[in-house]
Amino acid sequence: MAGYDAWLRRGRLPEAALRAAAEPWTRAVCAAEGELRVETAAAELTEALAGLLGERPARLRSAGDAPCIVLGTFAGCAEAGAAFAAPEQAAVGGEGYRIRADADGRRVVVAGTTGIGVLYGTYHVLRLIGAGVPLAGTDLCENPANGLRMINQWDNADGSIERGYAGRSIFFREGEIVDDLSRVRDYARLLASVGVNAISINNVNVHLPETLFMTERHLPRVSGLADLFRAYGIKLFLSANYAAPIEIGGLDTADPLDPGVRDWWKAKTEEIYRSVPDFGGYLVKADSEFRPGPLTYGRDHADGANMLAEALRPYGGIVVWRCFVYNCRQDWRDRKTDRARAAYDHFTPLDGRFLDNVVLQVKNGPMDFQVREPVSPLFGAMERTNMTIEFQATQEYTGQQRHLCYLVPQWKEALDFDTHAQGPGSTVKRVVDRTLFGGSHGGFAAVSNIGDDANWTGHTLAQANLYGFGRLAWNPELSAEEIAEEWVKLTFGADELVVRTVLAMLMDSWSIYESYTAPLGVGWMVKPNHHYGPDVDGYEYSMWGTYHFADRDGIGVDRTRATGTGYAGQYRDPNASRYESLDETPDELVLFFHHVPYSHVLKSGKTVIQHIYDTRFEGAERAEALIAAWRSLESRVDAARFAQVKARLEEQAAHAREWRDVLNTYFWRKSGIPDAAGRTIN
Ligand code: GCW
Repeated sequence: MAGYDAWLRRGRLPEAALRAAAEPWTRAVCAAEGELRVETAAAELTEALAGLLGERPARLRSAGDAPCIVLGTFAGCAEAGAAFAAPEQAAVGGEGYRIRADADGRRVVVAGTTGIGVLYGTYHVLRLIGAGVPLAGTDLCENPANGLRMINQWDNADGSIERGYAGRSIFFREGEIVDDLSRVRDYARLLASVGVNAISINNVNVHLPETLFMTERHLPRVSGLADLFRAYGIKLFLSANYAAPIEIGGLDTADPLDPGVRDWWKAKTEEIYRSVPDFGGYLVKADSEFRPGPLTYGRDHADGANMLAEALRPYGGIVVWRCFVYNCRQDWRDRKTDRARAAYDHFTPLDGRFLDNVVLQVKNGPMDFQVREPVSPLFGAMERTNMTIEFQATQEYTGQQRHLCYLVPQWKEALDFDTHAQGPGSTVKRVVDRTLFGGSHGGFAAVSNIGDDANWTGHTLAQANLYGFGRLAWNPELSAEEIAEEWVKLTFGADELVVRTVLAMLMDSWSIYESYTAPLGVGWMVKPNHHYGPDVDGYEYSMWGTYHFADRDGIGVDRTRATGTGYAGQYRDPNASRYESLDETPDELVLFFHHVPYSHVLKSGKTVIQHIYDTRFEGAERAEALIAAWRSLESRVDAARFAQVKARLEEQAAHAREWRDVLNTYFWRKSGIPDAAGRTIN
């Protein structure tokens, strides 16, 4: 199946040079201790080497003098213990590893404090081999920056996937967890190979069929899934329905302060742990988009989350509580209510009230995964609350995996944003890795972009987003470019032209997508419900709080304190005053923060209207140019993947023209201002 192996391709490395770089250590794999994850590591390495090098390595239980790769924990494997001095071992955390290869090609040792670390180290070795990096002399130590590196599936029990663009669920069919877990196992391999250590398997919108996953009818299979993921160091979570005590418990309330409700959750949680002893915990979307929650009972989010946290605490489980909370029944005539403000307004008053095993999951931006948004001000605003950042790998608003949009550069911008919460350098990545404020839990979550399409992600190049998410969660200091280059080499091989071309396509893709869709940070302009394709006023007169306010004179949302919704004031200075000021707001966010006339001159020197025209024309051309770039690789990429990507790029180019024309015509008709370059606008 074209693309199925993704970056774990197991076909024989075509390049003799790559094979040579791996010699001679790869003739044998030694793993002695029998620990679950070390065994996984040994099996992964053996299989991968057999495929890549065309020769199955021997499996040794004791290394002796043989050239080999030794896998083991410091305590459980004599060779691993002996290879590293005590301080070297002490530098390795629970999921970290060390890799040391001698210079003469006889021994590579991959060691960790735990089997999970050994597994991650093993995947690191495979990355090196796959990218043609010679192992000789390698000496490195890695620890993940973030504790929680989580994937959220939005899969429903019936097999559909909310906002899924790559087929049906690999987990569920017709209300049941699937029998054949081989596809799930391969997914676990992909996730573990980039360091993902947690997964919630069902959609955050939990309906009755998924609520039933926590009942005895489904728990045996949930337990089977957890067993599978455990072997790859991944903890299983369930998205919980806040109204479960009513829907499956027979109670007449879900009030978090009601003793009966509290007892119900304790008993339910105990039951789950009997089936899944290392159950991760609950992911909760409450009081959001018609989902039930504590507000119904006059309680707040802390009451709700803490009740679940108490039930999970005896077992070490956690509550991941989403902050995507806003009024989705807004009156579009009301210009004072601002959806962007909502998460901050709801949650900041609760700072310090959440139990230790609660972590708030905050979307990167204040709205909803648009191509361009500012960073959520919540990151800098709750010093006494655990927090993770939520990204959307599935491309709901970024082209639905029919358009190319490599999102790692966007994610990097969010992570590098300085909240100034404790002076300069208080970046978002330091909030979520918990080095800034302290706290017990933090990290990254991403909404998965996979389904049962043969290549997992629909668009083959969209695999880079899943890969990039894991790599970035492990180490947010990696650049978007480094990650992309790794991914291209592992996925397509080391051909220079392929690497350079695909790398450039990926690195340009976010900017290209932005340049023909909603301009200057204002967002939406998509067709309602499915969110694909241009419809400038699609959400303008709706209840969802997502407006651009374009009229004949101008466009944008005034979010200043002085004359607007006050949202800009949710940031700390200097961000608050920067966004308050039209002159200081960066061009790409001008319409997010300000309502301006079409004639307003941007820092770029162009007026807003001319920017809209120019970038839409250029955007469509740049989308077209992606096809030519890809075509240049025709003889260098296998036919199936070549054709698949080409078809998507062609659809993108046609669709980019549609975006260009709908937006340009809309703004020409609204404003009556002609294009300075005199191009045809209908
Ligand atoms: O953007 C919205 C999506 C919903 C999604 C929601 C959320 C799972 O359109 O489909 O629901 O975000 O993040 O909860």
